[in-house]
Amino acid sequence: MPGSAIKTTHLPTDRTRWRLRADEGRQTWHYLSEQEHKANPQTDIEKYWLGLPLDAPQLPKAKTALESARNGFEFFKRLQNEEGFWSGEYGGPMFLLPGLVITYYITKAKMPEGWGQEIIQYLFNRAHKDDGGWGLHIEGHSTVFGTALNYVALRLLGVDAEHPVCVKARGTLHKLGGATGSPSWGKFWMATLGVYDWEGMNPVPPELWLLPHFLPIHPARYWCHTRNVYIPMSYLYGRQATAPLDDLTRQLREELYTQSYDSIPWHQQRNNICKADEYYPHTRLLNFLNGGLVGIEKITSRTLIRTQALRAAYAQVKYEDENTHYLDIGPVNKMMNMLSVFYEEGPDSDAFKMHAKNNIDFMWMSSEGMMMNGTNGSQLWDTALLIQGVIESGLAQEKQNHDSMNKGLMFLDDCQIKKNPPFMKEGWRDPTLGAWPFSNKFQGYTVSDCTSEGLKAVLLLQKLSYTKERVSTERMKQAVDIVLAMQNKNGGFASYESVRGPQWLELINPAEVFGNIMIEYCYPECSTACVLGLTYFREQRPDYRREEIDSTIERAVGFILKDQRADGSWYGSWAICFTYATMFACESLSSVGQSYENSEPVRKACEFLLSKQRADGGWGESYKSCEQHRYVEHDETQVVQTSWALMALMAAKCPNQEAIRRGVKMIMDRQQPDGQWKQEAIEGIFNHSCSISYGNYKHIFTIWALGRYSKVYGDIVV
Ligand code: LAN
Repeated sequence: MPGSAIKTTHLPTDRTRWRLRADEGRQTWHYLSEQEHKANPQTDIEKYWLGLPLDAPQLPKAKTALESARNGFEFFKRLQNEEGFWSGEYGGPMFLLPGLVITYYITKAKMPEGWGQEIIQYLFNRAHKDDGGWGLHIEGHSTVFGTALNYVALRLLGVDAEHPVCVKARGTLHKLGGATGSPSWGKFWMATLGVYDWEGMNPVPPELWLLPHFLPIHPARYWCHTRNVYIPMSYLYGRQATAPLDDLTRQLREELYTQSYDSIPWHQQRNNICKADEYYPHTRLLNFLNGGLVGIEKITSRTLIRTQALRAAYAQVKYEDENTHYLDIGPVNKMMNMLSVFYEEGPDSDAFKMHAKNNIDFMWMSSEGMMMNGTNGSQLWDTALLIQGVIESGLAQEKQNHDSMNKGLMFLDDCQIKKNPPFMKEGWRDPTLGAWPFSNKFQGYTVSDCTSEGLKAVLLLQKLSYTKERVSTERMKQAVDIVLAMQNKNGGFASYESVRGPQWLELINPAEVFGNIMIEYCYPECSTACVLGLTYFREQRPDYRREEIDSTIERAVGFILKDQRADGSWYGSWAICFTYATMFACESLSSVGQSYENSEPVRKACEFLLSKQRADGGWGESYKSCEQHRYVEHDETQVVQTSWALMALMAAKCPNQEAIRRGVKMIMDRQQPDGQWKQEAIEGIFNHSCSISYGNYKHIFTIWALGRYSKVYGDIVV
């Protein structure tokens, strides 16, 4: 029986003892013993991410954009590892660590040394200075979801209820109305721990898995992230898996609420969602269906149907685990699957041990402590993008960069997925043979744009005079096959799969904190990557599936044109926001010969961007754009968004050279003497509401935009 909190102290670890291992695309942090650590000194990569001083030399001040890009890459090259890829922080969401901590607490799995201490540090550092709470993501205001769950995490890690951080957080939680107002995913985690009553949660019936596939409501039709969260959630809900109470959880029952636990009318809490948390309120249809489900639940949960449904849901847990080397599609289902395995197979099972072993892939050490990344890294994505920037700038031709590019190619070669998932049909997965993933081959999910960016980078790299062919034409054709198969009827490309379900499924989106998560959608970002991937491929291998490639490109460009908004911009779903997507759209249009001179849509896009340029020459957009679907200025200009805007304007052949020059100057002015750029506001977003860090973008897109400038205008003084 779980007895006491996870043993830990509140002090930070000795940060000089942390080492980052890179192994076949995995990136894992390890806390070394005194002796081990003395025997191998920390690398620049480790020092950089831990915020420790590294002695990168001062570089001669750049006068031209190319010099600035060169300095930028001189610095960033230090962060490339021997395996050829760049690792990086991928935090931002604040609802991931609690799942991990709760799962370790319930299962009594042993946390590796250093984790507990550093998770505490991270949560301490990320508690909002004003009210002591936490939000949905690091830049968001305090919510019940963030505050209740992270409070629970701290308490389970051994932080005393009277610790000032806990006192302050609890005050905010109570002001928000207490944990009864948590969104459903928070209700779920608290219920598994025994500090929230299952009766206060809307049903998540595993019976959905018994429905015939032709029904539009069948979960195989949902967006793969949503599907994979609701699989283990329905399993754990279906058996109402609850940890036995102990002293600590008894205390939590009293700390989390504004009234005594036993006096809470639980059945009235199902639809109690704090206003501060709500992004996508329940629809009336959802509330109506849930009302019915509560009645049905009372019956089904006692019948053989439930037994069968649990079996069906658990089978899906297993397929997902086996298909992804127990990494799973993301950190949310990773922890829920681990907890499901604990209940079904026990803590001594191989499956449970595999889960515990692989959690490390999600953990990231920073100067602020340890966080849980939004995926098991962004290795492929960052590396493929950076390489394209370095090649476009011409820096790849310079001798001092050959080694880096060769290593990059080695990684891309290794990272391509070389088989289909073992349980493809049973697990409702699409083929992966030939695809590139977002992180690494072990996680192994196809993503349309990652496949395309991987392919683009390989095609460009293998054209360089000094590289060897590593990825054969045959393997590139496999990647092309993957991409071609992912196009949707409207011509656009979605993220992991093509759209499988009807749009009205959004009416039953039960996750109050996210928008548009029930099905896949077509995105200008993903569509552009595919247009360009296919275009580059066609240039080098003009005979393969030529007609299909031609028409796919044409239809995808058609989608992009249709997706343009009246003000000339595009809404971005995966980074902030209009600036990001407008860059992609301009790249697509440029690749089919549309430019400022000959295309109205391109002209409008340029005018949109120019209208957002700020007095200092740069651009700065807030993540609130993504929430509100309208352009919201950030307080500060951002180098990353400035780079995107410049790349768009140059792709569009915008004639306003002076505007472009001013943007370039702004980026150069912010460059540090060692060539790097400092972290500014968060870059990424998902599901319209949650921001996520792309810590490498400040290096990648600056270098790329500066490089493009020197290509377009020559190596001139800026
Ligand atoms: C990502 C990260 C990468 C991103 C791009 C490749 C940039 C994009 O162009 C396509 C979509 C994709 C792959 C993507 C989808 C959603 C993810 C996986 C994330 C934003 C990272 C985290 C997020 C995931 C859903 C977070 C876990 C939360 C849940 C709601 C389950």
